[in-house]
Amino acid sequence: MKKSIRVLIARLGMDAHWRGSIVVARALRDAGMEVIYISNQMPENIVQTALQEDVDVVGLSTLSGNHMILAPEVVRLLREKGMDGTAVVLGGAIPPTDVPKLKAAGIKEIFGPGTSLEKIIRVISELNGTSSLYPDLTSDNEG
Ligand code: B12
Repeated sequence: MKKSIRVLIARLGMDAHWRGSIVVARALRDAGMEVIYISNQMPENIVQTALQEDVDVVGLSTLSGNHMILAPEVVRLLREKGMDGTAVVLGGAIPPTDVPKLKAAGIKEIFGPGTSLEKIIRVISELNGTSSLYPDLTSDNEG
């Protein structure tokens, strides 16, 4: 049996928008993932915790416009620590023009406002090759 996915969820920098990160953290936990929620943190602390907790995925949340500086920094620091296998995903208010730049910087997936929780669970499961653990979530159920 495959081990459950370990996901670290953090709000980037001083972002005050907590609702999305909490909703997503609960949904991932309810889907069987191990979720570590650390609220507001800077990239250095996020990567330090990712290392200590040996997570598979780092989920970042921000709606306050700090994503172009802080999200790529998380990827850079993870790589510096040798955590190349740890996927970084980002959720929040991300202008579409920033999406290609963030993906080029190593962010695996970006989830904007209104993304269904089913889609978030499915994509994170697939990032880890464990989608078979969640057979009821394989359809694209965008709402
Ligand atoms: C509520 C709210 C606030 C509250 C936040 C309290 C709270 N409840 O969290 C308060 C009043 C504090 C606030 C403050 C500010 N806000 Co405000 N706020 C909102 C509002 C109305 C709703 C946000 C919300 O709760 N949505 C519900 C949740 C469930 O949705 P969500 O967060 O988007 O999450 C979804 C996805 O984004 C994604 N997701 C989010 N996080 C994560 C994490 C992971 C790991 C994954 C996988 C997915 C994911 O999945 C979720 C489910 O679909 C939005 C407008 C809007 N309709 O979005 C503006 C909005 C986000 N705020 C905005 C702004 C500008 C601000 C302020 C800068 C205003 C100011 N000048 O002070 C400050 C920010 C200060 C700071 N330091 O961060 C702008 C952002 C503009 C931008 N960046 O492009 C918005 C879009 C309003 C607007 N139209 O201008 N805000």
